[in-house]
Amino acid sequence: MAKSTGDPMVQLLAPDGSLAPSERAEEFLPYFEQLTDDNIKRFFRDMSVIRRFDTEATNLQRQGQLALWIPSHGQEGAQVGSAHATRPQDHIFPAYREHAIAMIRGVDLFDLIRLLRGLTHGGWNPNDPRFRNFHLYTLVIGSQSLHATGYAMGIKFDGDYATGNYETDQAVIVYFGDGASSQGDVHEAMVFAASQQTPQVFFVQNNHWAISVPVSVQARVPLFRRADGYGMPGVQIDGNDVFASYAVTAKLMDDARQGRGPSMIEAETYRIGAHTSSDDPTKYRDDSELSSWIARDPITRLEAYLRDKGVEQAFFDEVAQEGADYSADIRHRIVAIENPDPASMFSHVYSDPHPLMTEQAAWLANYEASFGEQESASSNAPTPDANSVQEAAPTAEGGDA
Ligand SMILES: Cc1ncc(C[n+]2csc(CCOP(=O)(O)OP(=O)(O)O)c2C)c(N)n1
Ligand SMILES: [Mg+2]
Repeated sequence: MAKSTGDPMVQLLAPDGSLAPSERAEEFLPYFEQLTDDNIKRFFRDMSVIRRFDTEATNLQRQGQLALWIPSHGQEGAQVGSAHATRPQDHIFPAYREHAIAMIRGVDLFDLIRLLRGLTHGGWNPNDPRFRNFHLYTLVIGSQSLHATGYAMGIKFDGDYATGNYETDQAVIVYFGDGASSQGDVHEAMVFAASQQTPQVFFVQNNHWAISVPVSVQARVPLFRRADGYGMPGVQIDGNDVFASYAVTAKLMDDARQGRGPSMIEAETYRIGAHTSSDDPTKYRDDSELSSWIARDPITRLEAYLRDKGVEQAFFDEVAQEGADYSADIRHRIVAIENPDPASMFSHVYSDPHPLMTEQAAWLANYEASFGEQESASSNAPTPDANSVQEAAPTAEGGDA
């Protein structure tokens, strides 16, 4: 039975792990009710494995193995729920913190490691069917919202939605942060999406900080209310509630696929760790804020829910082991990693051969060769011609896009 609070937030799973749908959750409950016990266990598994991976990557950065790490700790509920609400044919445009979504779409997390080690400009090829339309990480804040809207306009013009075919109708989801919501790109993307009625969802992970700037400086109203101004539905969810994230995203992506236009989700969550490994959050936020969000942790609450349902300790042990194995695998692979051919940095800069790239690649090859035979293998890289510059990149992991 819904609480009559007038609260706009959609929440199904309370911080104590009890199922207590808020008033606004009613409309989305049918999507939650479709979930099987195995689906819910899978949510728990994905959130737990990605958190373990995130800790491992943070440690690897501290040990000098990565140039930078971008922690996702705390945001697993928003990411895992919404990612599972997408369909294989949908297109996903991430920012740079969406590690759980990458994993769920089939990206090898080691490709994120290679990216943050500085070995690739992209990491994977979004056209490779194994990665199910998970586009590249985008560090230019908010720019992916324009890429997403452009893609969604293409879907519309090609008629690849609203045909009634559940298997092929497409929609787009784009992820960005509370800080990005102040960028011009995001506003332009929303204006075009609303005026063109594109099949897409704007998913804002409001983790309350844009590096050291609090969300209160970005907006005088809750972010989801901005959707009104563009003429699209805006829904605020408890982003640490994986059920709310799943149910609301599933409904709004269905609406988009069926031709009912774009919408916006604001997921209230929190970045528990630093902005990146280069940041020290103790300089600008206090412990009481942090502990209030730790008490609303997305994994702890789902664990409480599952235990209450009678799920046994063996399951939790198995998941913990899986996270540990996953991380051990990453550690083993990073120490065995080899540097790429320097010529690969020119790959995929342009889709067709480009004379400037060819000239620069030739210069680099000559420079490398000038170190002589005794130097690294990379110094033996052949002088690339226009075609080899474009073809140099593909790797076993699917190519340096
Ligand atoms: C166009 C642009 N301006 C500034 C930056 C520097 N910058 C990197 S992350 C960041 C804050 C982004 O905050 P938010 O959108 O809330 O995402 P979060 O990092 O919290 O996930 C800024 C300003 C950038 N990368 N791109
Ligand atoms: Mg933020």
